[in-house]
Amino acid sequence: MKLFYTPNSPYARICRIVALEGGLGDALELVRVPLRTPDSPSLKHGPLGKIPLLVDGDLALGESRLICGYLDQRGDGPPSLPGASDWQSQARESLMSGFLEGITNWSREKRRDPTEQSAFILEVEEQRAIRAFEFIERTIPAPPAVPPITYGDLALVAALGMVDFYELVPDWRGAYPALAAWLAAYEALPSVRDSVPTMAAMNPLTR
Ligand SMILES: N[C@@H](CCC(=O)N[C@@H](CS)C(=O)NCC(=O)O)C(=O)O
Repeated sequence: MKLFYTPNSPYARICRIVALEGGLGDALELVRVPLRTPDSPSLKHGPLGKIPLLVDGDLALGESRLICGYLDQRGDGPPSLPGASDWQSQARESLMSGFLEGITNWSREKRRDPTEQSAFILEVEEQRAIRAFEFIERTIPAPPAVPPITYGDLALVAALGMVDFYELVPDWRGAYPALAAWLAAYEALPSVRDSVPTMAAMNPLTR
């Protein structure tokens, strides 16, 4: 199995953590690709040029959530996705993945040339993020002794990784201490620690 990815992609990060925690580290070959360029190797497997993209034989599977479901079936960890009729878990997952999507939009806008940035988008995403931070701070559980490897939890981990990397919300740990303590439990895992976004891995072609 191959996973086409970029090191700083939060969506690929979720898949990489699920794979590692499910014991699939050796079975999954990571293939780093450039984005938004016509010579990306991922385009041999599909027209979209988006990552993460999992390729296994003649299967080319996009969308991080579907990829996690596929990895769940092959790995030896508990499922990262909730049962189809577990609506409370699905709702929690939808909150975290919506938070991640907003943070991704915000960081993408901030990475554009300042003369091209939309003040409106920046404000909308900042307000969405602050509302989400306040809600999550009120509802986050106590730091888990054994952090559950679920898509929803990892979407929150990945979103906070983006907040830190792009310095979107200065001193959020001081403002939201329960969330900071929850994240620290995940940051103790090597799969989480080793996949944080870094300056060295910036992809100049991804905006
Ligand atoms: N909904 C998708 C989002 C994936 C996504 O937005 N990937 C970004 C990188 S983080 C991408 O491929 N960008 C390149 C492009 O849009 O051309 C998922 O969950 O996998």
